Amino acid sequence: MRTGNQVDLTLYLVTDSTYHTTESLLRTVEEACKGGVTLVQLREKEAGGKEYLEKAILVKKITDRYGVPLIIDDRVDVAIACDAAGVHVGASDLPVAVARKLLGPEKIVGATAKTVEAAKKAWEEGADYLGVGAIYPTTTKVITILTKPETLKAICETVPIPVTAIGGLNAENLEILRGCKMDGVAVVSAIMKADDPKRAAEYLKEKICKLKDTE
Ligand code: TZP
Ligand code: MG
Repeated sequence: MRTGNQVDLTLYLVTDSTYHTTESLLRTVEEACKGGVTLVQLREKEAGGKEYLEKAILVKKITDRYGVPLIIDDRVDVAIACDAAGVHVGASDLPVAVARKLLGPEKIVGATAKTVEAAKKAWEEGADYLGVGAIYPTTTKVITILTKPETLKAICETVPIPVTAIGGLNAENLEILRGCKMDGVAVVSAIMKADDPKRAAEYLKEKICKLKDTE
C-alpha cells in the first residue's frame, strides 16, 4: 500500500474570498506565507472554472515564490490547468480514486474524512492526507455535526497518512487537540480575517509546534 506523497500539514491555510477582493486575497496569502504557513488551499465556492483558474494562477505565483505547495479545493481540472501541487476533495466532489487517476501518482490528493471508515477508504483510494472536522462550530462552512476529538484521534491512529484538524480553530483554542496525534491544523478565519495575517500565522505555528512538542 502506498504511503503517499510527502506533505507538511503543520499550518494549512485555507482561503475564503467572500470577504476579500482578489488584491486583498493575494496580499493575505503572501503575508501568511511570510508567517510560515506550510500549505495553502485555494477554496473558491462561488467562482466558475475561468475565474477559479485565473485566481489559482495568481495565487500560485505567490506560493511558488515562498516554496509553499498550492492545493485546489474541489476542482481537479483547475488543479491540472494551473499545475498546482494537488487537489482537496470532499464527499460531493470527484472520488479520491478518480482524482488520483486524473492527477497521477506525483500530485497531492487530500480528502475530507469525518469517520474512521471514510478515512480508511480515502487512504485506500490513494489520498495523501486527510482533513478532519469541523472540530468547533464555524461561520465559514455549514456544519451539521461536529467531529469529536476522539474521532480525530482514532483516525490518526488508524491511517498512516498525515491528518489535519479543521473547523473553528485558532491560536487560543488548540488545547482540545492535545493527544489527538494530528500532524497539524488548518484554518480559514484565524488567518484570512486577521488584521496582521503574517503575525497570526507565526503565532499559530508557534502554538501548534508547542502543542505537538509537548504531547
Ligand atoms: N471544513 C470543515 S470546517 C471548514 C472546512 C473548510 C471551515 C473552517 O473554517 P474556519 O474559519 O477556520 O473555522
Ligand atoms: Mg469539496
